[in-house]
Amino acid sequence: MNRHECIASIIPSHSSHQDHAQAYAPTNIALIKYWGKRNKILNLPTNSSLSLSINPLGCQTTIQLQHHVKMHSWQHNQQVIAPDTHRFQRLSQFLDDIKPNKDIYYSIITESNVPMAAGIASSACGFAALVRALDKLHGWQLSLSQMSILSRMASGSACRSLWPGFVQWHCGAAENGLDSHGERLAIDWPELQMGLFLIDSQSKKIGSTEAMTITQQTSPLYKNWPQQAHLDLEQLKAALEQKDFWAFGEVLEKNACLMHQCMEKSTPPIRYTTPATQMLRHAIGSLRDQGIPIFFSQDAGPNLKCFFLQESLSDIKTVFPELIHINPHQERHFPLKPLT
Ligand code: 2P0
Repeated sequence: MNRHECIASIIPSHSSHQDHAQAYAPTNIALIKYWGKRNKILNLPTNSSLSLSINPLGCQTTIQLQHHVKMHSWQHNQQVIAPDTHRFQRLSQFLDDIKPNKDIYYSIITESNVPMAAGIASSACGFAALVRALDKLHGWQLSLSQMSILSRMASGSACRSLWPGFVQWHCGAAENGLDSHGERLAIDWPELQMGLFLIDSQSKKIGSTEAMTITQQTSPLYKNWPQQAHLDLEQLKAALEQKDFWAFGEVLEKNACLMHQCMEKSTPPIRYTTPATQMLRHAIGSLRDQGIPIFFSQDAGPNLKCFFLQESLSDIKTVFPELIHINPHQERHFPLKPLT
């Protein structure tokens, strides 16, 4: 099955058109990372991953049909995105892939409070909100799993942003990828909190899609990654079920470090970790040695996220006043509140 056949097998053949539609999706942070693809055309991963949705940070998308213009348009946080930019072309390509009729063009307006270049995927919530809005606009009435599959074809991590809470992206085994989508886990852990350390807000030198390819093709450590990620995911789920914070933190930190070790052994080496990241990793470890349960995770950038329980917040803020505290379970407010 090629990409078009796959999309056509999900979208109903008869689409209606609302005048406009609006949808929101939260961003998510991977606790067990997605790193590597087994099929680039359908965007299928080599390993399952598990994330926590960050409810108050996300993207609100409004979509309308264009009546007089024969191209898509996109405005993000009140700024027009130029058609010759990479991000516009990525969006436009996905809209062309998914639209029910070749003569349709869309006007897209997005509002997001996810800080750019903070190492929090803005594409994840962006594509998940877009698919939700398209579903409403055309009255497709797709299930969340079907929307997750469509979002995955735009950007892997987006398939986990259809739900709040803990979400597992099943890697799947089918060649057509119809079994590769997110699923919400029946676990609530309101005491679990997240923090963000903004070490460097420069945009990344190498994007994750390209970094994954290089790692997969050249890193000798990568051959063990899919199996280890699978074991890590099972351990993390067991820790979540028991609300065992130490076991949870140990495995999520270990998994992030292994992903970075795999990248660092690539040719050329891919290093997102800077000396400042390294110092902070040590500082978090020292705090833990003093008995304060705090663990970090790191994505495709130098900034660190950390996880801790609500009861440790004031101790942690005393040591790290620069930490941006985010309650992942908090209700979202419209208009979206910027991160402070
Ligand atoms: C994740 N990351 O699980 C991993 C961990 C970054 C580090 O998913 O190529 O933008 O669009 O499927 O989803 C970032 O990669 O990549 C990512 P594509 P995506 O969150």
